[in-house]
Amino acid sequence: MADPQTEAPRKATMKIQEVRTIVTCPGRNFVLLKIITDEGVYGVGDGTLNGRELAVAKALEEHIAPLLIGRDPDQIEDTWQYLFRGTYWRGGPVLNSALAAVDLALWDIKGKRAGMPLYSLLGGKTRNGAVCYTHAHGESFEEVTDRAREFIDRGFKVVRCQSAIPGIANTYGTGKASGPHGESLPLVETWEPTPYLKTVPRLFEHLRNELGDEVELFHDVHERLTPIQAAQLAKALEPHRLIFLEDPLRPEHKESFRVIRQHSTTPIGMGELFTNKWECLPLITEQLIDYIRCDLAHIGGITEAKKIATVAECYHVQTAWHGPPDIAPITHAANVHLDLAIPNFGVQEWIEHPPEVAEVIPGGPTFEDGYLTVSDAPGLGCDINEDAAKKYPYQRGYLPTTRRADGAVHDW
Ligand code: EZ4
Ligand code: CO
Repeated sequence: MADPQTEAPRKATMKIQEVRTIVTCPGRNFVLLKIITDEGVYGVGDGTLNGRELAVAKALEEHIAPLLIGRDPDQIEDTWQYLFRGTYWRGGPVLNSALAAVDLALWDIKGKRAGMPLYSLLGGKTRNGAVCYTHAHGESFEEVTDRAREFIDRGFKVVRCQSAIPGIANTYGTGKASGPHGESLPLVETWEPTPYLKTVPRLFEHLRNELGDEVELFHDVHERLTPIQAAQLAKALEPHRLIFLEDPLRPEHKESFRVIRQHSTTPIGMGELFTNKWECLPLITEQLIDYIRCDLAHIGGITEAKKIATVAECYHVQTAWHGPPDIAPITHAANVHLDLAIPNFGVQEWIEHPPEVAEVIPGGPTFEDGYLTVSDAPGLGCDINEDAAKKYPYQRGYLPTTRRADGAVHDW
């Protein structure tokens, strides 16, 4: 334990000597962390927060790194509590992404010291691979179907499907999303619920007719509906047997999910905008969702995720950790280590990064026949090539924003 007065380690075993924040843009921005110990062992972490990357980087460099120097890297829980509660203010997405970067790097160090992959430290494998899904999107139903078919041919057993909405410019999930913009302002998307609620059930009717019954399909609402609209959609989608309907409502008002449950048996997934376990709690304990899908990079890492998974297990809720391309392969690896170890894993989101990402961050999960696995290397199995990272400097980028047809701001 740390000394109560000074926070210095009582018995110096191994100490954190250097904390290095690395911001790089191999196609998209990543905020990476390297925690280096006095014995030369180091761990790697990821705290990428899409569109607000430098806020996390500054928090790590200016506020968090000085607190870590000299600490014992072995005491992950103590360090987690010290950083989370030590701010007094708690953390939202910025601070909890920074905390995630630290947490992942410390688990990586622990694994390397133990000579064990993270899944072993978490209790060992309960499965051989993590079934995963990717995104099929397009302007037309045919285009979405063709993309989905390509993924099914590659072995995917689960596919997320998003199509453009007739009469609406720039719909979420149809491929025009984020990425570095240089100096330009965010892309503006449009949102109108009526055409959306008409189109999505038709899309899934089309997909089931074309793709058959075997593949698991689902759709990401991206928190844009009102409770009763979400209930209507969930009910209308019942004949098409979605594995779950993703993130139907804004994250702020958890009671809203009861409205969906009162009307539909379509399973519900929620969580990529949550930043801590308490936000997940009412949805899990009241059994208002079927899949909890937090982002390890935004909730403070593995330490928080394994607690959420354990509570979820008690209430028949499975995990579907967020796995978008905007988090680094280090977080994807952490997802899969946890997926392999916990009993209530459900499905894992995974988007293939372009090759320059693996050049900077080698060692992410590997895909085979619909399943993800990780290497047996100690720790997370990932590394950061700092020379390669320097070739890809940060470029400012924003997520799109959304407005209604009358010009009013809406959730993206
Ligand atoms: O839009 O991570 O389920 N996946 C998603 C993502 C999010 C991005 C935002 O940065 O909703 O694609
Ligand atoms: Co989503």
